[in-house]
Amino acid sequence: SAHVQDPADKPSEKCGILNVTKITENGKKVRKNWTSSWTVLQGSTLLFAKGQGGGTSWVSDRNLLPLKAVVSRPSFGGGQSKPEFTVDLKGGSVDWASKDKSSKKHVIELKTRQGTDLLIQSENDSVVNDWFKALQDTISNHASE
Ligand code: I3S
Repeated sequence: SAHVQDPADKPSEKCGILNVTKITENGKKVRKNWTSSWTVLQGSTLLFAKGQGGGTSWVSDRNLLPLKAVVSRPSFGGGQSKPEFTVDLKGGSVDWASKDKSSKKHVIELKTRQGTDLLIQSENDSVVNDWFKALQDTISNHASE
C-alpha cells in the first residue's frame, strides 16, 4: 500500500508532552524546575517548549510533524516563536534515573555531550518507554558522527 514506508526512510521524528527539568547545565548542577514541555525529536535534536498555551493543537497531528513547521508556527508555545531550548543527542547517553535523582516514577536521565543533563518524565509509563527507545535509537544511530 502507498502508506507503507520503508523503515530505512523513516525519519527519527517524534513529539509529545513530557515533564522535563534540567539537572546540570554546562556540567554544573542546577536547581530542578519541572515543567510540562512540548517535546520534539527530529534527527539528533531534541527540542523543548513550554507546554501551555498554543501547544495543544499539535497533539492531533498523528504525533508526527516536521520540525520546521513547529518552529515557524507563530502561535507555538502560546505566542513564543522559538523553542525554549534544544539539546543535541549526538554523543549523549540515556538511562533510567536512579531513585536519588527523583522521587517521581518513570524518569529518564539524559546526559548530553555539552554537559546539560535532563530528567524526562511522564505519569504514563508507555509514553516514557517509547521516548526511552527513541532517544536510545537516536543516540546509537548517530554514534559515529
Ligand atoms: O532533587 P530535589 O531537590 O528533591 O528535587 C525536588 C525539588 O526540585 C522540588 O522543588 P524545590 O526546589 O522547591 O524544593 C520539586 O518540587 C520536586 O519536584 C523535586 O523533586 P522530584 O523528586 O519531584 O524530582
